[in-house]
Amino acid sequence: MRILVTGGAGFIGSNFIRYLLGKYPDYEITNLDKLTYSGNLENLRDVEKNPNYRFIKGDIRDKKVVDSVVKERVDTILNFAAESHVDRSILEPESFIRTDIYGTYTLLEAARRYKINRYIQISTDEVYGSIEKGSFKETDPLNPSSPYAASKASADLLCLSYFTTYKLPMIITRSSNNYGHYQFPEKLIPLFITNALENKLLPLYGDGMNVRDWLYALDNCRAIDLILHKGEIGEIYNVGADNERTNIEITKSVLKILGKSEDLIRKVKDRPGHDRRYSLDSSKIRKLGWEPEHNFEKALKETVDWYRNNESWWKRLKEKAEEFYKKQYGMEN
Ligand code: NAD
Ligand code: TDX
Repeated sequence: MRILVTGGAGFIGSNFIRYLLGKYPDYEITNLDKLTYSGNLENLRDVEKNPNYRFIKGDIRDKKVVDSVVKERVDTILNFAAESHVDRSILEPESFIRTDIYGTYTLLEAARRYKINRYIQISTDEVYGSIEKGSFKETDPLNPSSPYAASKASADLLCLSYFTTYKLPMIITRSSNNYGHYQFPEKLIPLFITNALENKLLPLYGDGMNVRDWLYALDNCRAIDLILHKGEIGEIYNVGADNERTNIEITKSVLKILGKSEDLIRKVKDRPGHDRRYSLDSSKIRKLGWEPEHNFEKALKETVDWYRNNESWWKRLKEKAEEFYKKQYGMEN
């Protein structure tokens, strides 16, 4: 396969590229990434010399760049590229609309023009909105709460329309919250690990009782791999770990692993439009033969250890994020 991965310098994309290069030595992978604040070539240092890997710095909204890459040597596209942080979308929605919607459109057009074999859209559980009880199925209506979730939902609808109208061979994956190596230290788990390591306060939104379903990034990579090879075109696949935790539980687990005091927890103003609970019914992908392999307690500890041992990786990124925190909290974090 000759694969274009967009957003491959980000958290899940970089884990996915490493996973693919390890599992399929004959696949050719092109990574197209704009290198926004969350894109980081250090995430792929260990594979950058692999002859089957190449990096191109570029924007998925740039038709010229996208066309030239797809035309030249690509038969499969996996679109990970996105603005991905809910709090940033609340402060400044514009880049989310531009990248997550228009960027997806640009890729779909190239996929159509150059008749690619598979287009995989990496979407999210957030498109369904919040659910008090039970779990969302792929057929449930979309009810996004944040500009981020709405931009991802819009992109999903565009993808589905390209399947219906142009028979574009596309598949959508909607996963729950990922955690693992190389996650930008602005999302709950890496932010709280790194703040605790620096003895900084952990800003817990609202009452801390919001629920997320935590999926180890490598388990998501295995799911995407399965969907790429065995998924049915035109279909949507939920990918959840059935591993629901409240934010306060996550926070206490992180502090316990690090041997830090719960006094570091600071309850702060709630996120506007904060979804109470995400929950996915993943029976469809489970029927295809996937289930998560990583035990949460073990993988969380392993993730904490990774951040503890890779301070040079995240320190610089936290400095980059200061500007955002000043806007969010009106002060240094
Ligand atoms: P991330 O923010 O770590 O990475 C996003 C990458 O996209 C970065 O490398 C960035 O430079 C690149 N990018 C942004 N705008 C671009 C543009 N216009 N052109 C080219 N590249 C651009 O995000 P992530 O957590 O790795 O998420 C990857 C995908 O998975 C996203 O589509 C996200 O919506 C989805 N997702 C994430 C999670 C999660 O928990 N992290 C859960 C479900 C779905
Ligand atoms: O400082 C914080 N304090 C806090 O209480 C942060 C950053 C988060 N939270 C809460 C908000 C959420 O209830 O923790 C929970 C998780 O927050 P995030 O890590 O920001 O993730 P979430 O909003 O759930 O969205 C994530 O999952 C779906 C990813 O960021 C998305 O990219 C993905 O699509």
